Amino acid sequence: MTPARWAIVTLVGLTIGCSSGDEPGSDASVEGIEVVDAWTRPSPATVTDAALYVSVDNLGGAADEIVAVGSERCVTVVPHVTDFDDDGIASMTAVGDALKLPAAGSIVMEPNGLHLMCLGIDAPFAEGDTVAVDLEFAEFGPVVVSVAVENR
Ligand SMILES: [Cu+2]
Repeated sequence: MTPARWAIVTLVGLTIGCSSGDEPGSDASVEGIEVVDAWTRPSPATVTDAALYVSVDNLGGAADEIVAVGSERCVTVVPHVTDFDDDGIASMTAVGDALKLPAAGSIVMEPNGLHLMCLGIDAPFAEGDTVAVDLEFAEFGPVVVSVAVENR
């Protein structure tokens, strides 16, 4: 939705990455959300759901949260966490709509952990594709993430 904003966010991320951190307060004036990784696996033809992994850093000094997620490729998208019982059996649980993003913190998504569950995909994800996923941050606003389909 706002590609121009993405360019700005990327530059902000680079600035922070190069800073030595010895300028007190300099980071507090910089605000932004940086997507550090966004990927999903190719989906078998018979599967209609897919786990998306979108990890973000909060470059700002104020907490934020993801309050809505969606994609045109999915009927619905639900934040899930994978847990294992005492026998090592995996199960997935919905974690509600709000994903907290602490000030200067991160949301990390990965296999066997937090992920976005794309339910009812319109067609199998093929390696090399990208899947556009909409994230709505309470403070930062809407962000469109290009999720890469990779055979990791
Ligand atoms: Cu799931």
